[in-house]
Amino acid sequence: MPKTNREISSIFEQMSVLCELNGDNIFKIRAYQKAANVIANLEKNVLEMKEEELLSIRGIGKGIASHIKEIKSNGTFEEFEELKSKYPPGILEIVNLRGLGARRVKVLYEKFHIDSVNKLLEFAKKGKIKEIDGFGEKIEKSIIESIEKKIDMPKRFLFHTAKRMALEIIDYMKNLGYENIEYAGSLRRCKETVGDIDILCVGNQKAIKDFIKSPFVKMVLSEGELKASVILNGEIQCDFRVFKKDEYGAALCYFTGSKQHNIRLREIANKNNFILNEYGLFKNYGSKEKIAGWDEKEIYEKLGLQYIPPELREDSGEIELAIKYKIPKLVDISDIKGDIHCHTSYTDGANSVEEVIDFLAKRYEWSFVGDHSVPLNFVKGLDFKKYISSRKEVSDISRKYSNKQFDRSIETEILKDGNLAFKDEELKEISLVIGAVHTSLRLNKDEQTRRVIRALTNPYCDVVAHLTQRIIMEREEMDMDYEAVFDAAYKSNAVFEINGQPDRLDLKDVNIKKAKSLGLKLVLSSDAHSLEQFDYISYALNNARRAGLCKDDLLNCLSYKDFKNFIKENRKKRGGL
Ligand code: DGT
Ligand code: CA
Ligand code: CA
Repeated sequence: MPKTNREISSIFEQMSVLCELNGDNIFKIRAYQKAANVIANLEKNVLEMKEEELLSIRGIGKGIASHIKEIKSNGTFEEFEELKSKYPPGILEIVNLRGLGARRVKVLYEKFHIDSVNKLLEFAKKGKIKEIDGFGEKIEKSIIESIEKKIDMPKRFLFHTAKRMALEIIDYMKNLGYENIEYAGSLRRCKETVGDIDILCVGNQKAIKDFIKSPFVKMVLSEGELKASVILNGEIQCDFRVFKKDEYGAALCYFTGSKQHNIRLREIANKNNFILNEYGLFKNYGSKEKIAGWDEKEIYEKLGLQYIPPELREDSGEIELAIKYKIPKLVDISDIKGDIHCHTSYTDGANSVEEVIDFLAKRYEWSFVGDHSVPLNFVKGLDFKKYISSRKEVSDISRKYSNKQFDRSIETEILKDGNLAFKDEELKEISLVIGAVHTSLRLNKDEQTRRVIRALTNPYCDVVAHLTQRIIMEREEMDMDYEAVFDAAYKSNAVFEINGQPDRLDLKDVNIKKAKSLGLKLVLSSDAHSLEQFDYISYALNNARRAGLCKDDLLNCLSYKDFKNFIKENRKKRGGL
């Protein structure tokens, strides 16, 4: 039975593909696509919503609402099953391959009887794909690559997915009375993806039993006195370990890792004639007296190191800094004064401008309320006139909040030739221009590099959003000469966004470090499409912290006045009017 929004979204996604194969009209296909997108981005489970609530969501009409009702009682809906029965099951797997799309799948199926991934791979390897009209050599290569990569790809989970599950488990156990319980591993280090969830708890075998009885556990892989390994309902593995109170800090340190970081800590311990393991820090002579164990901070202290935040524990220079007490004060969520990039019901967001402002007013000193620009085929973006009139709406509503500032940003399309979607005279009137690529992601390397450099050196391109266009575990970064892109960015003092959408997190940590090393400023954004998603800014913050950013590196930490001033001065510096 599909239960989560993601699973339900995937049914609608598949439905839209089947409609396309079936030759249905474009509006029907788009309606399913839109529903799939909207549902995937909602926090509240659609199966728990009443019909009125469903209908109040943009992108969910009567038809979709009644399908959801059917899914709730039958696990599927009739129209979907009917259409599915017309095609072989392997065909949907083909559609999921990167960059192929339903239209090409239709050709492959109808003309060449290709109805499974294996048949497709065989066909592609024989070199037959490139001979088909509208396919070509590039697509043939990409089909082979994406099938083979998928086969090899170890299953990992997005940080966002794993964190939500871990918090549910911790909450449940806290309700049973377990006070000291935390997640460790790659999740605590805030990595973009995690292989499994590691949970540590002060307790004994009773805690293991309580955990195994919890409603989240699907299958027990192993169970001992001190550890259980299970598969959770979301298919993710979870290792649950119990410790005594005076071991907890040492365990937290050990199981947070990374492995390389642990090895370095142990070396330092050994040099000082100590023993460090998951139970504590001990003197390595005579009594083996324990000198630290309960408090993780104390372990670092006794090793003569500055405390190292989990996000930096990768043995990538943090130990050397900690020895000298030179770990910088990383930017913290409380330093963030405003968000710059989101979407409202003007384009593909779920909430009105007023709802967005009322929400942000509770959280920030200032914010830019955003939307897409023209021209896009998946959403009707704003033209210049609509931008100006909607900015007036933002400023009218923001009068409710005398001590806060709200302004209007626009995610401005970077066209295929690198020009922005507006003329210079228009751009200079726009409060905040966030340049972004959404289409023509597969230009050849030179063209793509030229296009992006042209956009980011435009004096009015105040921020470059999701530069690389990667989707974690789904889509590679755009093929560009990144050296050249960063070089141009340096020369023109470009500002890069760190986008917090859980599957984007774009820029990633290495690129952020690169930007910082060039002295460039960056800016975090949630890119929220609904109110719940404003929290996604914390995921962007994770990337920033892993890259060692401080308050001064991020424009979000400026006051509104200083932010506006920075943008104005930067436009001037970059040759704008
Ligand atoms: P993941 O789960 O692949 O995303 O990555 P981690 O880092 O969570 O790795 P995991 O779950 O295998 O182990 C959790 C932590 O336990 C790891 O970060 C460091 C520690 N650890 C595990 N195995 C070893 C080991 O053989 N040696 C050392 N020093 N530490 C280990
Ligand atoms: Ca792990
Ligand atoms: Ca583990």
